[in-house]
Amino acid sequence: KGTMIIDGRKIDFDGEKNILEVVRKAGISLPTFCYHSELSIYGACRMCMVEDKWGNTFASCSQLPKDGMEVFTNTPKVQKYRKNILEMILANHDRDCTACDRTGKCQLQELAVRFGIKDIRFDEIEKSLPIDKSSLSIVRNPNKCILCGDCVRVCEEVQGVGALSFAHRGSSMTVSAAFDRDIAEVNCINCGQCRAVCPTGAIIIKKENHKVWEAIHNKRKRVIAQVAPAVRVALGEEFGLEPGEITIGKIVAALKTIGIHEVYDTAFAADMTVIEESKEFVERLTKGENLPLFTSCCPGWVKFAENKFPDMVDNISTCKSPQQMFGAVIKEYYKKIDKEEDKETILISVMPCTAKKAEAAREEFEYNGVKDVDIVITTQELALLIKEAGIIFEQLEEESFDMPFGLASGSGIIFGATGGVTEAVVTRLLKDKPDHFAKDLLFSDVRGMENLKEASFDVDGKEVKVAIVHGLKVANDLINQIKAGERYYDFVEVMACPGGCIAGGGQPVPMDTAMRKERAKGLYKLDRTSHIKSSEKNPLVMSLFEDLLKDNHELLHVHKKS
Ligand code: HC0
Ligand code: SF4
Repeated sequence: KGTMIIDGRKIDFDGEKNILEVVRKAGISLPTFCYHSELSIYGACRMCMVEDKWGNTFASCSQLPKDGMEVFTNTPKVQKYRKNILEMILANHDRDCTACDRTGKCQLQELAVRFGIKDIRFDEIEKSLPIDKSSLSIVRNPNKCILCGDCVRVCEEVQGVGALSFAHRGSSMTVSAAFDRDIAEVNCINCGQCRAVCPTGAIIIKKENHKVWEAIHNKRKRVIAQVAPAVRVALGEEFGLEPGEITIGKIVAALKTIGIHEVYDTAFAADMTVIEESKEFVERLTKGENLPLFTSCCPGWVKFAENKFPDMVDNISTCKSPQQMFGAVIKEYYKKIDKEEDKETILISVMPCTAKKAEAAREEFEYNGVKDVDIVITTQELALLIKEAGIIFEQLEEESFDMPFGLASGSGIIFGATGGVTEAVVTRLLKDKPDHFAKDLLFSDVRGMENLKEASFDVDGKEVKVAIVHGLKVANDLINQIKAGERYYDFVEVMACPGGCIAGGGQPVPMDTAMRKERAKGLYKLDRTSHIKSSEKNPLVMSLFEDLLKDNHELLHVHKKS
């Protein structure tokens, strides 16, 4: 706590972690490549340099604020220093900006414009390092890497995976997967968080836009899309709207305009998941078997568990994720009709998540040569499709989902935020359904952005203990404590990305905690205004269970091929 003098103005600080945050509080946007408030401080890019009254310069991200301290952010010395750094980075950087995925949203490009860099005094160092396209989710181009280390730190510190590290020394330094292998050959779980923090085009989403167009242009295909909960509170950011603004009506309209025949809601399938998973949970509770039950809807988490905790895999719910449940159901629904009409149903998922691409490709999600889900595009790719098609998003007239798979309860929609699955399952199990005010109170411990949340509920006179984690490093530590008998839970929800799907690796970037909160708020608003409060009150889901799924329950569960 204290007061600093920033460029001659007094600025109070209280709990700010470093001088950089105090400078930002003063309304000055000091540039950085390697500073993220959620990650450890690396201090490598030196762009946030400031000068003190004695002429000393230092990186403001790496120093604690001190009472009475005076710093200057725009002296000739630091201005020159920043320009120099930018020129050196640019000399080392592949400059095919027009063809780059990040053009217009690249932090390096933005700063080059901001600092008026027109000519670069250093010779361009030609690099032709191989581009790694091995992953189903991301593409790594080390020629565009500026060595800020953000991807290395997020993968290690937030996800506890450590798939990336610095390799070699001096001017040959690069970021690579262990032993310079392809990323698909190491323990990467496809979460895309490295892509979400990368300031340039060095890590991008593996795009499947062209497959969408191919499907639409083929007259024999019945092209169907499902839209995940979290997409509707983030896509708007690509079109100048605020995080959390709900754009589902426009999303449906855009997909229809592009040429997709039917557009449905993944939250419908989330209602199915709630019903199946609650049933499984009650069975396990009764038998006292395989507890805690871990959720299965996050494919990054499932892969992480398979890699790190193979002995806990039986604790993961056997329910397919909503994305896969939806695919299995829609393919079954159209099986006969497709035959009669000589058509093939193609299902496109629109997801906030890069790991959903890898999930859809898993062999257990293919039955008799028919995949549950054919193409997975992320929120970012949807924005691109809309732009490619020339659609003026702002002018779109809102449309509603198609029926019968377009109606979801509020419970299905909040799946997209951390704590949402738990809230939906517990709501399903409670005999007396709480109204919105009671729900806010009852579930206050499961909402919010803390990495680990705990709560207990009275279900039929039995106390049920739940934990919710997001960020796999925290999940890793929690599981170790559960295994050591230090903690006990009946139900554990795990989402790989901090904040849940709303902060998935396929969402618009950059994102910070405030944006995550706004996106989550958007989903809770949809829950509040939904006519159907609890998954089993969704009449269309229930009629599906009585009809198509009556003798076909296995469609909703994972059957591993070993
Ligand atoms: Fe999610 Fe999902 S909620 S994982 O976060 O469970 O991606 O939004 O679609 O499948 O519904 C992502 C989001 C989904 C699935 C749902 C779940
Ligand atoms: Fe690490 Fe996730 Fe990136 Fe893979 S996708 S390298 S697990 S951050």
